[in-house]
Amino acid sequence: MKIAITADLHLRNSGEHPERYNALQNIFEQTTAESIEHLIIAGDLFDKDFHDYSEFEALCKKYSKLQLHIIPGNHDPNISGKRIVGNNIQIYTAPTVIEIDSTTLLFIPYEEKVSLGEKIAEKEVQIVGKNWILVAHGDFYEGVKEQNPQEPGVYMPISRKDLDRFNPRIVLLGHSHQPLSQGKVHFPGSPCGLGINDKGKRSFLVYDTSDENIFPRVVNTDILFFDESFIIVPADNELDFLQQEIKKRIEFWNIDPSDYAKVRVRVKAVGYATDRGTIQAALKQGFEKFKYFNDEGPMIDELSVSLDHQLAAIAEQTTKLIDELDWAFGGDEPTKDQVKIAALSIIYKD
Ligand SMILES: [Mn+2]
Repeated sequence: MKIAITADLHLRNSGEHPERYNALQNIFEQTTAESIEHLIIAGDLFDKDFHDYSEFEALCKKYSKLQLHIIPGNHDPNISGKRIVGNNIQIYTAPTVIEIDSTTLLFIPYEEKVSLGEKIAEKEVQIVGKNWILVAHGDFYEGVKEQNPQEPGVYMPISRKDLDRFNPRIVLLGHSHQPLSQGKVHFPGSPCGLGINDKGKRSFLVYDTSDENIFPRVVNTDILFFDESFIIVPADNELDFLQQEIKKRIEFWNIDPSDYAKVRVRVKAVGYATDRGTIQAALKQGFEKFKYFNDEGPMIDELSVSLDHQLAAIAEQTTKLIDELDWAFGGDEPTKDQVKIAALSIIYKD
């Protein structure tokens, strides 16, 4: 049997954000086409301070064979079966163990100021010794440090220790809008980008109870956000370099030209150039097939001009050395681009 998982839709009125309902509908369509009968929504189905559930109820009615298993997240902590009604809608407002086709699932709704471990412990007798699946909404300690830059702080965390103690087969978490799979812990991420931080193609997950595999499925979204930043170092070939880099970035998006109209891109040049105008023109031309996020256009306010050849030579060598450095950039360390920008600001004495 297959179970689909999504989270963090942050629904508001469809007039305001039709793309979020369309993403959910696309998940309903894909799961129905695959004869999947259960969809888990692991929190933040609705956005903060939003209480109009009628459009969601109407959509669920249209897919009556799909059973929805929903937990509240930190944005919608008060949703319940009293507020949201439908034959195929189940909202777990307290830690609940259920069996679907002999698979044991523990649903834990989001709660402030407690850890997931404390809540799992309350249900330990019902899951001990079982091959069970945890569904919750919060942070994973061993995950990427700042998974959700919009929501700093710690949200109902689960730690490696909790995983060792309670030993779930698989952990399905909402909260991080970025998809992440790390060992047995899986965040499906938002199935529709909510803003410029939710980049690229979005997906939901499908878990197969027969072989215990979990795989993403791409959601056909109305909008695709991308955020591209280019570090410029003054050089005779700065323009060539930028043009090639733009091509690479767009290729890396891995999207079909028929989806180009969905793109909302942020484009930024930082560092030092011999000619800011040329750089701006190259960015414009390189991304001419795409719409900009908030119509903002290419940004060059963090790009300065330097005509000093000696500094340019030092900058070129330094960035090359950083490129070749055998170092675990990212995660708990600064990214490669952050290191380059810091180096440039030392060279150019900002
Ligand atoms: Mn959340």
